[in-house]
Amino acid sequence: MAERTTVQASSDAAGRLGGLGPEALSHVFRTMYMSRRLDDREILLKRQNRVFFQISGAGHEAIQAAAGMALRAGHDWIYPYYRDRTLCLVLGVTAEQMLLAAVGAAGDVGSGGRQMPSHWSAPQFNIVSSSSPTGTQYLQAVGCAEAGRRLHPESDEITLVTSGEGATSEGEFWEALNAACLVRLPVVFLVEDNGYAISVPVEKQTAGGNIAALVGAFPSLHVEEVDGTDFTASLEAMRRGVDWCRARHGPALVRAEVIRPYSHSLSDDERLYKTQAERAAEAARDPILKFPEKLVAEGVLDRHALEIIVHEIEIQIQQATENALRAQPPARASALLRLYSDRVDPASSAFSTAPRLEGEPRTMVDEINLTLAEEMRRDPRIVVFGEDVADCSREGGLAEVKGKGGVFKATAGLQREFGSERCFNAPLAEAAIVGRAIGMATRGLKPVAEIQFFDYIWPAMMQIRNELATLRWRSNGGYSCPAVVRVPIGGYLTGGAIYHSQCGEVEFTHIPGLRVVMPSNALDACGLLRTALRSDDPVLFLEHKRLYREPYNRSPHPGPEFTVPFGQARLVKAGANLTVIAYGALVHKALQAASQIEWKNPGLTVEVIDLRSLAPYDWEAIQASVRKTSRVLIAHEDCLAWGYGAELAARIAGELFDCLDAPVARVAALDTWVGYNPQLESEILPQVEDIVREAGRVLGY
Ligand SMILES: Cc1ncc(C[n+]2csc(CCOP(=O)(O)OP(=O)(O)O)c2C)c(N)n1
Ligand SMILES: [Mg+2]
Repeated sequence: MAERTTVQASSDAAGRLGGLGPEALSHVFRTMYMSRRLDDREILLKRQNRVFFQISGAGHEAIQAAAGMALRAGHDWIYPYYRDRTLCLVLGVTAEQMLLAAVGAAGDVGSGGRQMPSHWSAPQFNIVSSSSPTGTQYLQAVGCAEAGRRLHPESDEITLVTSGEGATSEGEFWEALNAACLVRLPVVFLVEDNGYAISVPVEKQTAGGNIAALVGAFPSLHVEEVDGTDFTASLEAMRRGVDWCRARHGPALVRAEVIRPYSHSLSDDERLYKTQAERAAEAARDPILKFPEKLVAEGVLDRHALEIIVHEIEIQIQQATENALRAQPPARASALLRLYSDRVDPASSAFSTAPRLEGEPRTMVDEINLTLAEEMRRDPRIVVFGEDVADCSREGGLAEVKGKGGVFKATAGLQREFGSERCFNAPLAEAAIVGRAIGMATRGLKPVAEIQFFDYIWPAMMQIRNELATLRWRSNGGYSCPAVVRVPIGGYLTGGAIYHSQCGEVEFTHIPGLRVVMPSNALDACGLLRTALRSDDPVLFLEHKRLYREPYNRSPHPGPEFTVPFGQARLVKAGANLTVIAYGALVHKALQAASQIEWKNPGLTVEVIDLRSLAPYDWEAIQASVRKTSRVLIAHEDCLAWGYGAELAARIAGELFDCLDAPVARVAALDTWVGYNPQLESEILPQVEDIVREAGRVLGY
């Protein structure tokens, strides 16, 4: 064993080796060597077609071992990069677990065979499931650190987030640095700079070629630069960064220069763009060769001890490989499991409650505001943030001014009642708003993020689609992030034009793992929002701006326990001859159209259904109505082509063909943008007359 063959190092040597004793140092060597040999084994298995993807941590071992040694496993939080094999080994992930991921086994603890290998996830060590988009992890790490501060204010935990130098070109990196420095969060940003992002060299990636040089002006940020192939120098740099964060001075950034001797991945061949001389220079800095030489030179281990370690590792890897190759694949028919919470079903009857109406009728936006306040009183985990959502960020002014509370006033008074820790303004950066919410929700807070206008949700799309909606599924239930994202949406504003009128709910209903709801009235807004806040899934809560203050959709408050289940439509009006399926602003228009049709056609009655929940949606209600009326029209505000109605129409045609007396009809916006001129706007967006006309066609068929 290594312990028996260790040569006692002098205390001078210990000083030169980061103060670590021989046991710790040989453990470091073991881990670094294990990491490299696991890469080698996976490469072999890939060539044999027994694993399906390989990306290595080769060349990054020393800085990662140092990072792992500077952290406390299970206490600190880690948002790793795909190269972080050594880091994960130091923290406690085993060789066999890594190989189970490589073969895509059911027993892969990180993702159950769902993610590519090297997409680390280990809840027992607070290693949060990593995805493939470069840069998204930075914002989530910030949210995680924020949550840590709120949930465990006495703790000295830190959050480590890592990436390559290429990923620092993503806006999300800069948004994260800004957010972390703004509130001095204990986040260590580790940039493992191997000089290349696939084939793009750093001087074509980063202005000046050195990310550390660029971030110097961020206040409270401690910056370190180190040779990441030198373990002891790396350990010292990491310790200084970590200590800075533990002492709560602010975040730290460590840029570690490393090498990448194995090409980007097994799908890449670096000889296509790296010269022989360059490759030779990198090879001369290989940490797997340098570190043991240093241990021998310092008298920590002798060559025989090294040989024994190497031999033991080969045996361990062989054993782990044999186990992994025998492992079972994911069970058939398991693909839909752990997409949503199996703890709370927001579509269940538990959320079906009777309203206890009280007081004067209130507008939809008032109900949203009141529901948020009631739930914040009930659940201290709820935090509300976004652009302009606070009353007055400069707290000193609160006594004097009325307060902003959101551009639509949906969050008015929340900062005043609950304080600036629970309702606050975020920087103007939508990806950051959602990314931070994801990190917070992962840690157990209930963030309610507001995107100011649906038209500006797109910078957050990567976070919503690739992160918010995927975390539970991709980690096979290891992690979840049940955040609520509230978004004012829609047109009919007279002057809203292209960038204040957009719909586009279908872009989100198409995303597995995400719940999407869109109330049309005050009562449903209250009930659905409360369900969203008590749900265990991520929810996109769409609030139609035009409906915020309409007189016709008001309701007295239904009480602090009123909830409406997701996936349950509301029968707005019963009828026998035509079903109109609508949601949002089209519900009222459908009702108006129904009265006109009935007035013109005595004897005919029209049924109007408000879906109110778009994903999931109420197929039972649609089915029952269409079976009764045999004619159906779907009305939505968003464009016609590829719209929400297309899916419903296809399903109705596919499953209810035998009971249809006419083709399925759709009414929607023209396939263009909403124009500023009011006449242009009304020509583009669907109107009552359009529903009446289409309904006439369906009824006359
Ligand atoms: C958002 C995004 N764009 C592109 C890619 C494809 N891609 C994967 S890794 C990579 C290069 C990353 O370089 P760097 O951050 O330096 O990390 P390294 O691989 O060198 O460790 C690219 C372009 C991706 N995964 N995500
Ligand atoms: Mg790189």
